Amino acid sequence: MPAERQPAQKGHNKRIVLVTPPYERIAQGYEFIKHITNQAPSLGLLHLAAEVREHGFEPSIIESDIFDMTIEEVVAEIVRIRPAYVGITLFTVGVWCGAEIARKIKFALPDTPIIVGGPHISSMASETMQRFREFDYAVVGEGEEILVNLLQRLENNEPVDDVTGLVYMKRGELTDSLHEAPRHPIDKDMDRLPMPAWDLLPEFPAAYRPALYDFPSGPVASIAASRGCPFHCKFCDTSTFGAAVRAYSAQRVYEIMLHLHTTYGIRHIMFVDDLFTASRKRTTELCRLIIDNGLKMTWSCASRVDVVKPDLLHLMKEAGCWEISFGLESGSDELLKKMDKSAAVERSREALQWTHDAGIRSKGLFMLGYPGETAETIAATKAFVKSVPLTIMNLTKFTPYPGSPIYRSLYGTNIREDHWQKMNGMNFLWAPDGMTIEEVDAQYKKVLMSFYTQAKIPWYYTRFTLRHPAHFLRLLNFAWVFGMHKLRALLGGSNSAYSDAAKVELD
Ligand code: B12
Ligand code: SF4
Repeated sequence: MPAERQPAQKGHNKRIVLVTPPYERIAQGYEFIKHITNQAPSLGLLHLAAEVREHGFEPSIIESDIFDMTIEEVVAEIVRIRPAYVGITLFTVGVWCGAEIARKIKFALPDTPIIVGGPHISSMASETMQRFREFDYAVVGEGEEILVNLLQRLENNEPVDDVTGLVYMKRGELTDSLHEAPRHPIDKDMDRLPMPAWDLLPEFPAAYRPALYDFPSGPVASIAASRGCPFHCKFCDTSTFGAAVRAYSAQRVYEIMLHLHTTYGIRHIMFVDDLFTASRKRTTELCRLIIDNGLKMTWSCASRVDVVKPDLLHLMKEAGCWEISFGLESGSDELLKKMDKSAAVERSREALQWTHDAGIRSKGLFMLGYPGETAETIAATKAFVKSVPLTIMNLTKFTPYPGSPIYRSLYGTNIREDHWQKMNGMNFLWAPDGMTIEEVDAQYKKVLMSFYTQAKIPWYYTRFTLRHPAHFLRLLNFAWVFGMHKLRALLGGSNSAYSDAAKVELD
């Protein structure tokens, strides 16, 4: 609700509902995949809920995707709660779905301000607010302090113009104008953040599972032990947390792990930091705390091949590290240079071997279809993945996310918001020179097939299953859902998103 409008009389209603829009609406044709993918709650909403609660508000969280809720069910739940405020977290792929929810809430609860934030808003706040008038306020960057500042102003009927980090359309007598406040200063002291509000999540931790075969034994929870990444890979959207790395102290991370372990029985932690090992000192301190206190938990994290060393890897293993995700991207040095990845293929090979020798599983994160990709670079990636000690790889279809440096160079200033709905890494929206979208899609399947049909793969997953049978039951469930999906497609025509993607052509 822009500053000129009179906020509704709130009385004692300090309820705020924080929502993740439903996934089905944003990955059409791929609904079956959610049975094996990461079903983590939004850590961002957990942080926001904890922060506003400390300031006297009453948050609740709707994780619509996890509970298979439709837009209508989400709206009905919000209307039932009758909050004073609604907050929606937005990935680029979820913007249209979020807007539909906002539109319906505006109809049912017209005086309830709708606040949006998240990775999409951090990179595209102005464009989004101009395009989607059903959102009232956009919060750019990390949201804890900005949201509290905003809510307090609205509670007191005060103007919000000077709230840093806020973008909104100011309603004028004749025309509306965009108000863009400067970015909110970065809060370097992460230790002051309250414990994320896991207590507000229904059915936590049982309902929130990471991807199949991507953890040993649950229950699982995620922690962002640091924020920010100092690197500038051209495909990566770092607009929320920026380049300045700040982190919890090792002691605080240890306390959060212990809290999750003792309160919820969590056995595995997924650290979602962009670069968990950004500080060797902090990583070492945390490992020592875990080892010295005998905390028996496993954990996984993301790192870069150019920041790990054998001694650190051995210490991490001793402290329970089970998997490290490395953004390897490609088997071609030429392409890595084009991405500004600043890590060569031989460095990846070395780090993967060190990680393997330390007894930690590496997850290889790759990308196909980046500008400059050719038949040769694809062949190099195919050969590379088979020549290193990897048993799991994620292959993303290159997507120029808003906020990534490559976005504007590919699209110029002409923002194509009509493609936002497809930006989930599962659709090729763009094909490299000399290739069609169909060709690059066919290559995508070939790279994955050639990796997962290696003789070592079934052997590895058989042993995994024998050790952790719960994964097999989930796989069976997926096989059933996938079979039904295929059958429906056969009987009623294709409902695959591959065909949708093929229709998308950028001129
Ligand atoms: C963990 C993670 C996931 C998890 C969990 C996602 C989730 N539900 O939060 C999983 C694996 C499910 C996932 C999936 C995807 N992810 Co992801 N993911 C991440 C990662 C690594 C960390 C997110 C996180 O927890 N951060 C810590 C919390 C505290 O931060 P936060 O959620 O951003 O919230 C803060 C602010 O954004 C803001 N905020 C957020 N929401 C709101 C709402 C309101 C009202 C307000 C006021 C503020 C606010 O305040 C919060 C607290 O400071 C980020 C990278 C990154 N550095 O953020 C990528 C990232 C968010 N993912 C990304 C993408 C593209 C995806 C996918 C679309 C595709 C893919 N290839 O992975 C899918 C689809 C997700 C979906 N459901 O739509 C992109 C988003 C780009 C974009 N513009 O959309 C990122 C930025 C990676 C990147 N650098 O490109 N992801
Ligand atoms: S890909 Fe990884 S290393 Fe590169 S900028 Fe993004 S988070 Fe940082």
